[in-house]
Amino acid sequence: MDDVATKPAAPAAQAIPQPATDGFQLVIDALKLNGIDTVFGLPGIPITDLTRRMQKNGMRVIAFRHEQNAGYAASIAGFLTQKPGICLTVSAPGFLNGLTALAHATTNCFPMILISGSSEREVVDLVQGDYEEMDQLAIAKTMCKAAFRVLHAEDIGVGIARAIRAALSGRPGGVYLDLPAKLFPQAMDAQAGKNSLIKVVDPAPRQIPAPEAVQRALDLLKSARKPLIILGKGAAYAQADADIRVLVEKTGIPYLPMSMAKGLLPDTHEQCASAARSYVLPEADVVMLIGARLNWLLSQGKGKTWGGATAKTWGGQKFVQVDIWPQEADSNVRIDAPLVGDIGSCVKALNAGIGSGWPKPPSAWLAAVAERKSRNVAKMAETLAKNPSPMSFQSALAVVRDVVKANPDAILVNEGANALDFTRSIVDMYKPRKRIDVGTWGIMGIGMGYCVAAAVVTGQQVIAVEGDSAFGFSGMETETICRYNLPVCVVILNNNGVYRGDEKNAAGGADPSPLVFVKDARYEMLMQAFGGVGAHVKTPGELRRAMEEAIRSRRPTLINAVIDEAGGTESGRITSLNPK
Ligand code: ADP
Ligand code: TPW
Repeated sequence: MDDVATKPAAPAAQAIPQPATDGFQLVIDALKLNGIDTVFGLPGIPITDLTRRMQKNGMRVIAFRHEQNAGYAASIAGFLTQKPGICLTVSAPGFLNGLTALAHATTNCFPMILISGSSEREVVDLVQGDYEEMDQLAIAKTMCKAAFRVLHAEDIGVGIARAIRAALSGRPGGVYLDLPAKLFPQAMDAQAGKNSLIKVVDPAPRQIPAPEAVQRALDLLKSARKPLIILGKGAAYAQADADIRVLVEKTGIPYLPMSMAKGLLPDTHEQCASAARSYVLPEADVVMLIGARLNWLLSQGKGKTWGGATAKTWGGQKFVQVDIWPQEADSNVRIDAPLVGDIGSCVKALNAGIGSGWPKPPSAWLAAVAERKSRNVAKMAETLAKNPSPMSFQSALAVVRDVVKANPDAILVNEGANALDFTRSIVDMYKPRKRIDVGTWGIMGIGMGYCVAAAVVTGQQVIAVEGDSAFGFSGMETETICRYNLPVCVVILNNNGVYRGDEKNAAGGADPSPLVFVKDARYEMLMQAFGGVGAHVKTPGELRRAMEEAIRSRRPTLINAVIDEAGGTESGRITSLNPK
């Protein structure tokens, strides 16, 4: 008998189970493939497991107490790193809480992606009343640069690639990515899943300006009798610091940094005209805007309040505008020489056209600017030298100014009205992207979210100068700061209210004025409640000691600095915008 024939037949080849992946994993892999290793968010249905698995996969998940603060953190992480900041939220209310920050990112031209879990389309579209049901995609579309939804695991790679490219390319902005709950557990073959992912190539391509546009800009600049350069936060974002410095120094033109462009060149630079702002703005004849829009912050280029209530009407200037968005030019006044391209490429092209024979601006103009500057600096020095009791905004900020000078790598977060305006004008910045603040909207609430993100993505010491009202919008994140043990020193300039603390109920009733808070509130105890350091200070000396100790120890610290409650003015420097 044939041995072989009597052997039982070999079993039919069995299907070897292929290793599988799922939607959770593909989202994580797609983000990591694109160099995104940190997310800011708040867990809950349907993204709780996503946050756990992100952490398991080596991502940093910074969990907040409110999504709006996580969103602001993501937005400023985008500004600081040129990578889209990610905010992760639950559906409906969590999504809506994050949406303010997404709109803020878009308005400020910061790259950010809001990723929200959502209910299933078929339920939402029939309005069948799901848990936290909402047509999130439709709502988000109106608030951001682009919005996408992914329904199938094999499309996650495309969805994330599109979101990244939309956030970073051209004018950066906010992007919404809708991920319905059922997407996460969808399984697929691991290799096919891997193949479906996209590593985005060159997400923010250089945009080279046209040579004739460069020449037009140079010709106009050369013709100027009173030229001025305005650097905006687009210039800070672009990270073209060395080329911008060459442009400023080679031309010898006085420059003004917008708030978040402070420090792009040190504020102490001899060409910095900040201290003569209300003189140079209406007086200049040719203004070159680099990454700054002619919006309300520049009185639309034609307003009467340009540079403050006492400034002259401005108009008749000629403009060069360097911007990546072709439609920005002429948005308010005629732009005589639009220069469209990325700031790095545009500034390089300008520098190439500025030879050694480039004429310095007329000396009469430089002398007039210098004279105004030294007059205003002397006036400010007089104010800063005073030591009133209770402290004034100025006497407290003289201390912050010294501490920032001694710690130029620290990042300064700033919000409030008077607390904002005084800090901007008193505290010099020495390095690029070290000042982050209320931005284009003049928004309150960015404070603690910005502190967390700045500490997490840069590892640097963070100093926040906060109005007491401003702080209240995000104050609960002191717990987040303590939980992650971040080197954040919050200084509250506490004047007991919005703008000031001495207002009375206009009707004389028992309710307090809508503009005042509990007097002598002990905000420092909030930080102490979570294990951080609190200090209650009433003099510049005490403030200095507390700030220096915070920086030495790198411990989460909140300094409640008591300020004269009659010290502020309504809306700070923009009082005139209040309708009367
Ligand atoms: P600021 O508030 O400081 O005046 P804005 O936010 O008004 O600044 O303006 C920033 C501008 O910078 C926007 O118009 C934006 O399109 C532009 N921008 C941002 N990034 C770049 C870049 N890399 N290259 C060129 N322009 C940029
Ligand atoms: C989201 C309106 C502008 S400034 C401000 C408010 C409420 C607070 C000013 O008081 P604060 O500072 O912070 O104590 P100070 O130094 O002047 O006393 N809601 C949002 N954004 C804005 N801008 C407001 C309200 C506002």
